[in-house]
Amino acid sequence: ALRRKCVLGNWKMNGSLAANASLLEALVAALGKVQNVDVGVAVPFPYLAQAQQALGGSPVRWGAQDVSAHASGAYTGEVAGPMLVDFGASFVLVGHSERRSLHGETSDVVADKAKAALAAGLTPVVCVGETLAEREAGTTLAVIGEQLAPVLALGADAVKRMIVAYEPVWAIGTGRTASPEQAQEVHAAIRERLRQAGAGEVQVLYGGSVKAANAASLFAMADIDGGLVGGASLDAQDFAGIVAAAT
Ligand code: G2H
Repeated sequence: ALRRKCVLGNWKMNGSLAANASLLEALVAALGKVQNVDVGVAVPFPYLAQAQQALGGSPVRWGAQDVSAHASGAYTGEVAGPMLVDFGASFVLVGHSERRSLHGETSDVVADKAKAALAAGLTPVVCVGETLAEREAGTTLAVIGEQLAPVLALGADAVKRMIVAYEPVWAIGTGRTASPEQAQEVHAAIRERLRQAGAGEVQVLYGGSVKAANAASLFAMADIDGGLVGGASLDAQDFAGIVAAAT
């Protein structure tokens, strides 16, 4: 494929200054010379400065796990895109299933956040995925189409600057991974919608219990351009093993 592979870690709400110091140091040691693959970690907001200090000058990028739809103002507790950019962030997750399910984020809000991220100069990583009930009801592709629709409505110029992550909710943190064929089927459908929106070359990452042991077979699929990695991104060797599977 012509698309570059991309492997992003999602630390979720884990870490401490002390634990991050060792993890970041190990990441630089393991990935400091990585080439031909985009690599980054999405850290909790308070640790952006720590990530910037540790990863600056290395090929490993850093970003955040959420962003406000607003650029500034009376939005207590929110963090704006330009604030992330102040700390060198280059990307931000939007619409992770944990935000959708635990914080009631709708696909319209997710699209607003993607737009705000772009306005700040960040790459939005738009997360989509179906629940187990939706998969069993045969509505997977319809659900993902609905999640993508307001994002694609932002227009080709916007969508071309995004990354999409397909994360089946039933595979997140459960140890259950979609089979490469199951994932590819959805990735191909996402790719087709992106193509129709004029942005067919956007990277589409797979997420959901990605590990070094299953990464290579997932990344070998035609429309899987890398991974969004939760649990396994908290261990530098595991994460580096997944990056190696993408090179
Ligand atoms: C899905 C994924 C990372 P994990 O949430 O976004 O987490 O790899 O732990 O399933």
